Amino acid sequence: MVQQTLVLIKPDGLKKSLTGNVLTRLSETKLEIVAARIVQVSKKLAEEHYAMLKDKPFFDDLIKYIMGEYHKKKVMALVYWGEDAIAKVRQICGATNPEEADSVSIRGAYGRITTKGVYENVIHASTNPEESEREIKLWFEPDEIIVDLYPAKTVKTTCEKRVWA
Ligand code: IDP
Ligand code: MG
Repeated sequence: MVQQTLVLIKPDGLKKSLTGNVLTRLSETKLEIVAARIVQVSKKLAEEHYAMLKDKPFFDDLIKYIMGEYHKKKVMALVYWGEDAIAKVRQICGATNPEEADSVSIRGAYGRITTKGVYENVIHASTNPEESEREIKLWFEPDEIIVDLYPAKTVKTTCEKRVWA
């Protein structure tokens, strides 16, 4: 089944100059990148992205981590698209706990657990189609993705926006 999945290269990945390595590993999947952006993650976006984990004891540290408070304030967000995209990307990512992740996986090779207990595991990838839809819609607007993944509509807005001076 053709699917789409959200990938985030987390702030530790960017700080450690792992972007190239991670993208190279992901290219093994032969999936297509259909959207990409560099994002400074707001508290609102961080909390919405990890809303399902809000009752976990590590939630506050996780929000700080994804906002870049321990590394660099940036994340690279991508959408990968193609046959079985979700499972293929998760397979290369490896297990959530970097100590338990297969050593040839991205998390096994590059992740660590800090003395504070934060799982700095370099990469996020959606786990199922419902999650990928929710996450892609959170991180991207329809026109930032080069294929039509979900129904979209045109609305008239009166919002102010910055344009080149
Ligand atoms: P996933 O990223 O493999 O899908 P989730 O359970 O969705 O795993 O957790 C989201 C993120 O929260 C993980 O990638 C990791 O950074 C962090 N995390 C998950 N479980 C723990 C934990 O037990 N301790 C510390 N951090 C955790
Ligand atoms: Mg998850």
